[in-house]
Amino acid sequence: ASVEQAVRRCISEDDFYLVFMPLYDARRDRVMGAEALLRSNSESLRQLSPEVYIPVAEKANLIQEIDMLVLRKALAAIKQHELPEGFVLSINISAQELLDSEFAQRIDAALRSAGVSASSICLEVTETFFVHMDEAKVEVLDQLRALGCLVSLDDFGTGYTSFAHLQRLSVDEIKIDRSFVNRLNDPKARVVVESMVNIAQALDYKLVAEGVETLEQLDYLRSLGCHCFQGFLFSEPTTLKKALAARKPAT
Ligand code: G
Ligand code: G
Ligand code: MN
Ligand code: NA
Repeated sequence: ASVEQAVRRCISEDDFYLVFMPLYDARRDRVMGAEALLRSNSESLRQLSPEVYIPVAEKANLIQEIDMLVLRKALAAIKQHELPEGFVLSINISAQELLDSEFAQRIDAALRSAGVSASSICLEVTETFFVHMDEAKVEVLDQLRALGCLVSLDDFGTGYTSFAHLQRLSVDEIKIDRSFVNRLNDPKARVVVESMVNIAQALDYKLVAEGVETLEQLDYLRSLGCHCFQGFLFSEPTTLKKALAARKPAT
């Protein structure tokens, strides 16, 4: 069967589920958030990354359904767990959604129906979204933030965010892409990451480093002034319960 058919079946048979990666706050030495990632139980999608089937879903006009089921499952997970005060759950949304002027209303309706506060969720938008930056997209981001949701710019540094965009962007958080973090042995990569940290600080964005796999990477990023981390050093994608219990490994 085609990937598109498999996605359709997975939606109708409720075969999608979420796994979670903890976000570790080094200053408090505790998990203060998590990122939800989509997975499938179905025979045909189980082996595939969302990186493969999300673009197929976008082309087939199925992405709205997927994003909404992800949101519903994420909100249910928030209700089912005892979360620390200030805990935020991050959800990936397709860049395509931000072309829809009713997107924020749908998020608002889902939050109300679940009885979850908007400040409990963060919506991650990937940088490719800004290939063509236009007012309509900025407007949707502003609406989401007006609801009280946080907005994060994912995969930062890999794509299209120019300095011009950065200064007028409506986001709360920037996530340094893991391709930079795993090249920190390279002095040039270090300079680039250092300047990302400086820009984030100067523009007052919260900064998360992704793909942290070693204590060396963690310590170096901390020395630059980055305090929030995600990566296999803490946990692979797992249940929210296990993600909440993740700790920094001992040296
Ligand atoms: O862990 P992983 O292989 O799940 O993620 C691969 C890519 O798929 C990442 O770029 C991630 O942002 C994206 N992705 C993961 N889960 C979701 C989701 O629920 N919705 C969307 N739109 N993208 C997702
Ligand atoms: O693009 P986005 O940041 O949403 O992608 C999330 C993807 O990154 C998931 O596929 C997740 O499994 C992967 N990921 C997260 N942390 C690490 C890490 O430390 N190492 C590697 N190799 N992949 C990671
Ligand atoms: Mn992400
Ligand atoms: Na990323």
